[in-house]
Amino acid sequence: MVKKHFGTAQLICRLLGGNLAEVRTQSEKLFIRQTASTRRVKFWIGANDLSTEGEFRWAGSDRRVTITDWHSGQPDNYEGAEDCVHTDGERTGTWNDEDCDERMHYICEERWISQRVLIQPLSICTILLEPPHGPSSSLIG
Ligand SMILES: [Ca+2]
Ligand SMILES: [Ca+2]
Repeated sequence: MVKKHFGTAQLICRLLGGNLAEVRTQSEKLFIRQTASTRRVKFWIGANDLSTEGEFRWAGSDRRVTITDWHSGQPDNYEGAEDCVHTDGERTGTWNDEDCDERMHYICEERWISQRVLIQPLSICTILLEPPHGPSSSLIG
């Protein structure tokens, strides 16, 4: 089963040498949105408010989430049980907070050389995708 809980997805990203995807720039935001919407799949990204309700942080860096791409009406912390963020490829790839125990595909990012990342965030960001069916594939953004 390739869909994972949020925590398991982050653990797998860590084992791959990265983290769940973190949006640092507008171009990264659009890249993530396009990646999600063109594949029509929901993906976990790193944003979550597990530590403090309503205060979203990135799983990898623990930085506050500043650039956001929320779907209209989100985040709504539905039934008080939504602390993890995914891109909704079944709509437009915008973000929704969801129950962390839902199983979804996920986007990892891998950054090898931080100085280059600052210049060209996406050029060496490896987006690891697990398609709905079949083996995992990777895409160099
Ligand atoms: Ca929440
Ligand atoms: Ca929600």
